[in-house]
Amino acid sequence: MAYLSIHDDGPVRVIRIARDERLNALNLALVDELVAALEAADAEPQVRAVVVTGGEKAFAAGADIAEMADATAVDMKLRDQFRAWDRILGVHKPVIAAVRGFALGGGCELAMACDLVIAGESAKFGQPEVKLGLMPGAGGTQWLARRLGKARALELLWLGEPITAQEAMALGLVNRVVPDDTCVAAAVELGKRLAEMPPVALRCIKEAVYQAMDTTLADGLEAERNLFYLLFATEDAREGMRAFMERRKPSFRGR
Ligand code: CO8
Repeated sequence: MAYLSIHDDGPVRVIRIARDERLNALNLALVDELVAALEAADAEPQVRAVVVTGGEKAFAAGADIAEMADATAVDMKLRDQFRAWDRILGVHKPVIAAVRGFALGGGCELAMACDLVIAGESAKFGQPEVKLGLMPGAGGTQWLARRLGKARALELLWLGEPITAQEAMALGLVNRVVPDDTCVAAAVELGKRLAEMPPVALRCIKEAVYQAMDTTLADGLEAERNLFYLLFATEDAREGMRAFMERRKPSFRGR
């Protein structure tokens, strides 16, 4: 792993992007490593949640501009970099971003592709691609339009100015703002709480919520209902309901 440092804190896998000298600019090799690390965490049963974080100054300052500066449209098309990127959304386990400093361009899109976001007070979120004569390519227009609505999305995308952690919180882009020095610990803590929950239920809930962003209400309700029925096939649902009746703490095994 050239660009990541990875460790486990109990059931939580912590993946830190560690290309600090370039403010964690996301080059192709780094994104490949990150996607592989996320998929590995998803496949290992003892891992129940994943935290993705960066450095103190930058979560990630965007795509690596040096890698794109001389590329033609055909180069970019052939690079097909979003094939790897799209696999981030295929991760089933909870993924929590712990963001300190700059989360710009692809870095902001990475945070938005995570399920939950804990922001340190220094976090700055933005899509500055317009200042390079570009626009977001890893989902920024779609996430922001869906989550903030047209007017606020366009202002952020057209002016390219970053917003603070508190502003991002007010817009619903982050779950909570904490002091920088507790940011990763807060994300791990949240991951540990999720680790106590029944994994199959978490997975089905994630699937239903993401489907809600992309479907009609009727189709979404139908999908939710089917996932709800499916959970009755799990041992964890038996255990959860029995533990309630027996007034004890449930122990979930992910089956
Ligand atoms: N790409 C390459 N290198 C970068 C990047 C970047 N995005 N950001 C910072 N660096 C490098 C700098 O070149 C500098 O290198 P060196 O020391 O060799 O000169 C080093 O990191 C430190 O950066 P600065 O000296 O600029 O630090 P400052 O504190 O002065 O400024 C900023 C910090 C404001 C964050 C500034 O670095 C900046 O504006 N960075 C670029 C931000 C940006 O425009 N991001 C959008 C990039 S385009 C994009 O993300 C498109 C997404 C498409 C999909 C991506 C999928 C991965």
